[in-house]
Amino acid sequence: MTSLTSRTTWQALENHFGDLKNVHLRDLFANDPSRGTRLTLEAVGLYLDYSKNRVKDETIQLLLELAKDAGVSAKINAMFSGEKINITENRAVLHSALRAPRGSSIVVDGVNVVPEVHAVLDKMAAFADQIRSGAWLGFTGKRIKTIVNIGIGGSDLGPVMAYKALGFYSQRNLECRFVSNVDGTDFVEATRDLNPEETLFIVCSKTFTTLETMTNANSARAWCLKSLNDDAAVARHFVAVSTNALEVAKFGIDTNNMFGFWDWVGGRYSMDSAVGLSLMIAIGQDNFRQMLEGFHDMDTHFQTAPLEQNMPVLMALLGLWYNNFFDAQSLAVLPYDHYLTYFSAYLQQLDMESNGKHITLEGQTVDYQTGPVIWGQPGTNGQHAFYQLIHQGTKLIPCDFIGFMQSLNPLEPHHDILMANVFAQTQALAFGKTAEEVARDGIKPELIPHRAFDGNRPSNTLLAEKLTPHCLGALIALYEHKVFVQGAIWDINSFDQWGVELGKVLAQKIEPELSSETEPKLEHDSSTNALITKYRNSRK
Ligand code: G6Q
Repeated sequence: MTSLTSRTTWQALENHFGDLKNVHLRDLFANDPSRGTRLTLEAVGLYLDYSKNRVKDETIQLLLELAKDAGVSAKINAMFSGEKINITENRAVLHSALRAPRGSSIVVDGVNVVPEVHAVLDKMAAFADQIRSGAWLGFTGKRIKTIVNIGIGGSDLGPVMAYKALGFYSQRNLECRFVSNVDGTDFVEATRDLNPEETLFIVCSKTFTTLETMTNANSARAWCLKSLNDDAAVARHFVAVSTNALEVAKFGIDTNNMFGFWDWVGGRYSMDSAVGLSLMIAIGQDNFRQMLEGFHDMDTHFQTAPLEQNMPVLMALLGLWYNNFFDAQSLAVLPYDHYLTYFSAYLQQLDMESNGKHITLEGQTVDYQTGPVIWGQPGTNGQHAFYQLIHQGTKLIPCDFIGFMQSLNPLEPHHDILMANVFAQTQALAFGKTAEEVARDGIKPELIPHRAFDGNRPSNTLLAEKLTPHCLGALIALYEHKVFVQGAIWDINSFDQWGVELGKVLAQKIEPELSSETEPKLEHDSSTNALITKYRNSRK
């Protein structure tokens, strides 16, 4: 296969970049009065304004040519039809099946997986109903008040993000907490004010072998049994979300209270599987199912819309334009909704674990940039922290702004102020403020360079009516598919995570070396030996 950078479609973009790199958004807007309405797209209740990007119509055409040349449409079909596109693990990639409507059919290894998906959803729903209604009682006959999800990475970030994002819809006499870090502080602080009789632990681990999760799960069992004093209590206070029934049973959890999923769901793509059990308990099955519909509607859009009107495709191409031609290193995701506090952190894993790769599907080292660094915080807090660098620093940082027409908590005049900030920020980034404009404000000449803004800093604006479960599902699926398209063009496997697997084994060699002062003899590099020795000495 011709390498990406030697394709004519790539080279056409390189040439075009030479023409476009010094063109200012001010001029693009001045020369095209309809730009702000023309370069927009609506899908699944999301309105994307991509006019404040450093692109001309020709840029979009050339990017679309690249996508076609890279076989994006065929790759989309391959994913949705259950081909084993995760080639390093020989697995299908079918998070889309998690939200496929009842009655549809997606076949993996000769089996239609949709009925299994719905069987698990129904089991989750029945369990969630029991917890929410108080029908499920703890070992001593008390109602469950707190649900503690123990998991890490994909088994934590999705549920924690979505629990916060859909907090408005949650049943307020139940609280979910999330323990992920192997640092004992996480567990101790999460449980310090809890009564074991009223606490349910969800041990959430695809493999049920992850060191952090199993360490926390064992501490949770000890914490529970210290008060309840009977092994039989485990079955009333622990349930599992996993693909590994054997390990779940060994832990003492009744496998009737295990909620399964499948190896064709990657951890970071699993929040709409049983991994979302804590969320379903919090918001109820109806809201959870509406979220799934949002995911599914975006799946359908992604699968069926022509590339030029396909929102995930367009966002992927715009991101690639900055990443590969402008050499931008990162993307800031800036949701202007307090409920989306963890959205950027969630996308960080989704994108960076998926596309943080440098080997192509054919096993070659890439000679181009792949996945960007994803970061961000909800507005307006970030404005008082890091936006300075985005406005006047030396780095080009494309931004995704996300806002909602209606607040879920309409407290006058907050929402207008919030949204005014979205519009003002994207405007200031794009158009800046020239020295002449600063001078007109009566600023002293020596201060003018400090107070002028170059502008020409690109952003997308995504608007939706209201942060509903359906909208959250659509938004997450939008980014899932955006990441897919970029990985498809970069010709990498977005669905393995060997870097994470490495982390899972590395510490296991060192941990036993910490418990003795002298044994075993240390055989690492001199820095690691010295650090371990210092730690050993402090334990004396
Ligand atoms: C996600 C990764 C990783 C994984 C965690 C937890 O795609 O694979 O973040 O989710 O390491 O793994 P377990 O669910 O197996 O505990």
